[in-house]
Amino acid sequence: MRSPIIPRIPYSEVTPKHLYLNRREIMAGLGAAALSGVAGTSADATPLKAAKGPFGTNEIVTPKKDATTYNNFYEFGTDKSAPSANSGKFKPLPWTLRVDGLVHKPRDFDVGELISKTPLEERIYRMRCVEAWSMVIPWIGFPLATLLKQVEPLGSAKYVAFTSVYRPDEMPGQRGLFQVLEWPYVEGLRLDEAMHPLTILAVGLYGETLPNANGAPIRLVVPWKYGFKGIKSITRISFVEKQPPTTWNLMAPNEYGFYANVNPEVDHPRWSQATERRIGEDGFFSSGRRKTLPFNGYGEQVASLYAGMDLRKFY
Ligand SMILES: Nc1nc2c(c(=O)[nH]1)N[C@H]1C(S)=C(S)[C@@H](COP(=O)(O)O)O[C@H]1N2
Ligand SMILES: [Mo]
Repeated sequence: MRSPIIPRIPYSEVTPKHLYLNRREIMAGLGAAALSGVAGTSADATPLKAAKGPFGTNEIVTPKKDATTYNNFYEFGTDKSAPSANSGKFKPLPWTLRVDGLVHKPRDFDVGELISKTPLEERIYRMRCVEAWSMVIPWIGFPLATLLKQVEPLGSAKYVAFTSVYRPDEMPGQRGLFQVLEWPYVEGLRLDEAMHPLTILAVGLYGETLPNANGAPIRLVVPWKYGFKGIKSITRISFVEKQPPTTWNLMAPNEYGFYANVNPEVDHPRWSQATERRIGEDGFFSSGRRKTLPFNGYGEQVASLYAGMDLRKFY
């Protein structure tokens, strides 16, 4: 249990960002290996340069140790500690990301190259899991729209379908007799959701490349939706005409919808969604519980996408 007495300061206030990154670079120069050994940090974590992005929050950033060791990534096992414990063999680079479907210019992107050539932003977002826990994570990435525009979508494209990696040799949760989910993990967004400026592809967090447990080398982050929409370790993004299948919806259609917008007024069939447990603030003296906000607090930016839809019917 974490001590409730140690005061927590926002990650962004620990050290000004440019100093933090400079220091990282200097240390990387001295030998990146010396930095490893921090729990949850993959051995080859590389510092990333990122400009401060929009849509920030003043909320206290979740300790890195929690964000990188309390994970959902069922390909590595169903326990929260399984992804960080079991992902050591996973090789996130080199990595090809195919972007295709209803587009003028289908293309294979080299993700290592994307990471080094795309201007990166730090986006500090709340993340709300459908299981009613939440974190505040300093992602590093770029708007999904930046990538999607490069392939020139056709007018007939209405949705975007995402596919995760399938590598049973490296992912113990993908082999064996008892499989909770069907593989590969798939997700989807409506085209306007995919093009929204809040929607990013993350390639890092806390100033470094993504640990395997968090979806290396590239994963989706859609902060107004439940966490399961944030598909990890993406190999393919396809433009399609019809609403694509999504993994948790296939698994339990009455419990997990396609839209999955965070909504405190619509309970999960088995638990309330009115409140959430903020990881890192929960402990001996406090439950860490706080009220869940509509659209996870991003309603000002995204509510208009759903004008005319009865959101009580769209879990
Ligand atoms: N491929 C894949 N992506 C996934 C999952 C998964 O099991 N497999 N879990 C989802 C769920 S339920 C959540 S809450 C987030 C967790 O992201 P984090 O571990 O980086 O916090 O990843 C999502 N993306
Ligand atoms: Mo989740």
